[in-house]
Amino acid sequence: MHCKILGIPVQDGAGRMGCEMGPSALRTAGLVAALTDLGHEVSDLGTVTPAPPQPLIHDNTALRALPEIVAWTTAIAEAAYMASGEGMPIFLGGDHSISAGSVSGVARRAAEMGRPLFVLWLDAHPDFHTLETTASGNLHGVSLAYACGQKGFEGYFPKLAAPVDPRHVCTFGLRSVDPAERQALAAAGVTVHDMRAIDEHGVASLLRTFLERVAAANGLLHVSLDVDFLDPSFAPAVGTTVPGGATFREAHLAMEMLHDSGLVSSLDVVELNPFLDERGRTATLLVDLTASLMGRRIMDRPTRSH
Ligand code: DIR
Ligand code: MN
Ligand code: MN
Ligand code: MN
Repeated sequence: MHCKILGIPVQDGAGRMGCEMGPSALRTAGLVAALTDLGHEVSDLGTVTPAPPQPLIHDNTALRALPEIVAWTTAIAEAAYMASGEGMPIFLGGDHSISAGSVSGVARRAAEMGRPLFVLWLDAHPDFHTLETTASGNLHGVSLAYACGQKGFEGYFPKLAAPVDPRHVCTFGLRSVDPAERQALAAAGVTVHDMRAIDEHGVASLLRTFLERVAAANGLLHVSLDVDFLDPSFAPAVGTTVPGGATFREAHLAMEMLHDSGLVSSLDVVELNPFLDERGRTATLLVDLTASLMGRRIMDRPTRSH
């Protein structure tokens, strides 16, 4: 596989500073070597730079850094579109607002290829707010809703070339959902596997069912990995820790199954805040999870796709 790494040092979408150091920490933790060791060709395409921000006024006075995030989204969507179509783009955040651009860019490419794009959103949060409903005003909480073509982004964020069908989205690991998001997820038909579902049914059964749907539709699959999907006891470097997250093995199992499926066409690694890390342990963990997604395994085993 040809891995194409893009650094996207956005921090204005999160509630606290530090995510701009995310791409540097992931590179320092050895991402390129981990992928090369697995036999992949790796191109580090460098750092995305934002378009110049334009003034924007919105009725929701809580919104923070709207012009800046819109300018980033424009640039990221173009970079994602250019990097996709062949090989495996890996988008290094940056906070989760980068996925407004990465998902919409790869969705545009998928539509041109005549393939449905599916999205697996590994996160404590669904990030399904609109510009109207976000109370924190932090725009890392709106990226999935935007990419799915939810209302209220028109005239602010770039027009979507190809909105993702919300019925092709699976949110996985949720344990902090705001009331407006709860309602919007249900109305849009997003698949929600919250931590309760993972506790009851396990990662393997829930993920296998989703992967079977992607395969049956001949879909492409974008995976968006928010650090806070993981339990903060071993992944502390994130500004929005929520207890009760995925365990070390649950996270690796998800990555190993994603690899075996052969369906993943692009990846976000987001919300790493190295300022909050403990001697690089979260950055190292994210490199190891990416390696599992790209084929590292404990033992060789007969591959069973689904
Ligand atoms: C919360 C937190 N739902 C908000 N969102 C986060 O601010 O809208 N997403 N942290 O990752
Ligand atoms: Mn998120
Ligand atoms: Mn989150
Ligand atoms: Mn369909």
